[in-house]
Order: sequence, then structure tokens, then C-alpha cells
Amino acid sequence: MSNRLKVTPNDLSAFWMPFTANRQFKQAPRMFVSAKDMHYTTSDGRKVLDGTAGLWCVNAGHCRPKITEAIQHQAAELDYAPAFQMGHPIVFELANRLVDLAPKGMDHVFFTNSGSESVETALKMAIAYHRVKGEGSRTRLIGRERGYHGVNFGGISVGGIVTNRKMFGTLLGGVDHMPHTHLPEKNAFSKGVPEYGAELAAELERIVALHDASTIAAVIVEPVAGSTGVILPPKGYLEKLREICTKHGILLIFDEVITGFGRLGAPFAADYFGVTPDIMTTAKGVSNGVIPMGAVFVKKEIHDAFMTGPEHMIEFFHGYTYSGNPIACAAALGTLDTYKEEGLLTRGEELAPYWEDALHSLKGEPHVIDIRNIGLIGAIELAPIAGSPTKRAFSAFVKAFERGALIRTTGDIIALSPPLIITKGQINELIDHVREVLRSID
Ligand code: PXG
Repeated sequence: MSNRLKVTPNDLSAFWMPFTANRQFKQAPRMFVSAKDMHYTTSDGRKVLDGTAGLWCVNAGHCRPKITEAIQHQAAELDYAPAFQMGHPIVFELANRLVDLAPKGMDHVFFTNSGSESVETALKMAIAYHRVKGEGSRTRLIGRERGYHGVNFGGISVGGIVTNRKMFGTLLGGVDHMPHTHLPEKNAFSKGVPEYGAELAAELERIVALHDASTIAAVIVEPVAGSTGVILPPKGYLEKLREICTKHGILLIFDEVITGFGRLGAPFAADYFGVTPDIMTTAKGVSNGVIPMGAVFVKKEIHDAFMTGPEHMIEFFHGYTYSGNPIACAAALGTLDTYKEEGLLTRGEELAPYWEDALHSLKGEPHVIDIRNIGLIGAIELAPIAGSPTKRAFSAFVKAFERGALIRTTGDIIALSPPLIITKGQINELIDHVREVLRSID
């Protein structure tokens, strides 16, 4: 390790940190300097158990050799190739590998560099699809309260997290929202998907009746909402959304940026729930978070609808300088190899019952008002301190870090989503850290 990495830099002011309390952080920085498998190492040499797979992305664990080697090799062989009107072999190889993994019928993939870009891409595809099919009046987009679809304008418009929206003007027009499905009064401490709330899908019918189906392009939801604090779809809810969208010719987009690549114990949430969307946005786990990459999966009919007109013409006026960047593709191929060799995309299924029991053993600990789980995702909702929302959970985050565990908090909810390589022993360790933290905070 270089000396540069061992110390905390003495001037932290230039870097404006994303989604961070900058002033507070810079007074008491928390720095990681290296990582391996399930652990980070801090600048003061402490090991920290990764309870969040970085930011829900390092599904195969840290610094995995196949991924590191693939990147090193690719960087030395072909560093960059133009993404428009030119190709390079591994982007095609990766697209084929991804399509093989995807739910049946999702035969094409469009590359981006992040979840936010995947969402913008999917929304634009949906609107353009209807137009190329001769239904140019279908421009409205329907999201959901508390939804998180990244931070770009389309994503925050269909998203439903008020802090991410209120500062940024009028957003995209022609957007409506379904209600969220968080019903703690009925569903608190449910194990897995909750019993109550499937009827909330009928709200989509109400919205369709209000605007008329002929004006609506797509509905976008996270199959399991992550960033807002882990909200699960009630039993039967996603099936109902699918039914309503199909009935009205509306495209259904699943935002699988978090749920994709094994998080629920199946390759995608679409597999887990047995509900296939028309478009599926992914990022994070596609490249293990190591190099930025996103991938949007589309059904054949949608792709094919664009493949008309003169052959020398560009069919879809959209793409990024780094769409399918060779080094990102190499990282993704190394990631898929690692997932395959270690069975990681279904490992969550085996571990889920153990994970569920461990999480729910926190019931009755101080401040805990709800616990939610699915696959290798967990949420522990805390009662807020009166007049100071988020403060209690943030104290838990800092305490956990000091004890040696990385957890994530959003509002007063602790969210857990460890790398899929976690062992039962490490699950116990993580939950014990959380237990001790809950007992130690005000
Ligand atoms: N869609 C979903 C469902 C996401 O969860 C994005 C889009 C945007 O991805 P990018 O790559 O543009 O950040 C996300 C991102 C958290 C947390 O701890 C969640 C995300 C990002 C950072 C933190 O809740 N999700």
C-alpha cells in the first residue's frame, strides 16, 4: 500500500462529496484505503465488515481476482474504442452473456454507465417506442411515491423521494405517481413479502382512467424499493401491475439497479417474482461496482420496432461516450465469471432463511419498530427521535463504523445488503454489531 493511502489528506475541502453531510464528514472523516472480500480496511488500519456491498453493488465481494485481472489485461490491450458507429468484440460477448442470464424474451441490451443513466435510457426508449409504433400520444410516465430511480431529471421526476425532488424546479411534465406500499400498521415485522396491500396496484387503474391509456407510455417501479428504506411489494402486487399494463398497452419498467444480479437469491427480481417487465434497468452488480456500468434490457418486440426505415440511418438517437467501454465490459465479464463459478446469483436463496432469522432476532431491541427482509436485503426501522428525524439512525451508522461494521441508513431505517459471499458466521457478526449499536444509542 502506498504511503499516500495510509494517511488522511490534510485538506479535504476541494472535494464536494455526493449525498454526504460534507461539513460533518470533514470534521471527522471516515476513510477506507483498501478492501478484500467481505472487509474494508480504514486509514487507521481497522477492518470493517461490509454490511452493504459498498452501495448495494459489490455483490461478489471486494478485489476479486478474476475481475482485477480482467481489468488489468483489458487496460493494456484496448483501452477505449468509440462507442458510436464502431464496435469491439467484448461488448458483443458481454451483451450475449447478459441476455442469456436475463428473463426469457429480454433479448437485447443497451449499455450505460450508471443506474441513473439506465433509467433515463429506459424512459426515453419507452416514449420513442410508442412513437415508432405510431402511438406518439403515449408520452406520460407513471412512477411511485418513495421510488428511487437515480438523480437525473427523468429519474427524479418519476421518483418519489421528496428531498431528491423539491430543490430542482418543475421536473419533467406529464408524470404521475402511484401510492407506495409501505403499510407498517398492517405489515410490521412481516417475514419476506407482506400479506397486505396488493389492492394498491388498482390505483394504477385509477390513474389510467384519469389520463386515458392512450397518453401513457410506461410505468416504472423498483420491484423491491431499496433507497427509500426497503419497501417490499405486497403478495400479488407486481402481478397486478403487470396485468394492468398489459391490458392498456403500457410498458412496464422494472428498475433492477439494486435487485439485479443475485440480491434476492435469483438473477433478477423478475425471476424471483415470476413477473417479466418489458424493460429492465440495471447497473451496480453488473460490474460488481468496480467500474461504472449500467445495462438496460429490452424485449425483442421493443428493439425490433426501432429497426425500420433506411438501413444507413441511426435507429435510436441516444447513447453515451462510454456505453460499452472496453474496460467496463472486461470488469463485467470478470464479474459474471465470478458469479457463475461461485453460484452467487442464487446463493441468496440458500442463505435467505438464515438471514431472515438473524435479522428478526433484533425484534424487541431498543427503538426497533419494524424489520423487513427479502433475499439478502434487510431493513431495521427505528423510531425517530422526536423533532430530530434521521439523527438516531445516523448515530447507529457512526457507532457501527466505529465497532467495525458498515451499515447504511436512510431516514431512520438501517438497510443491510451484504456481498453475496457472506458466511453464516459473518451474518451473526453483522447482526451482533447492530444489536450492540441499538443498545448503545439514545
Ligand atoms: N435506480 C435504483 C433502483 C437505484 O437504487 C439508481 C437507480 C441510480 O443508480 P446510480 O448508479 O446512478 O447511483 C439507484 C441507486 C442507498 C443507495 O444506499 C442507493 C443507490 C445509490 C446510492 C446509495 O440507498 N441506488
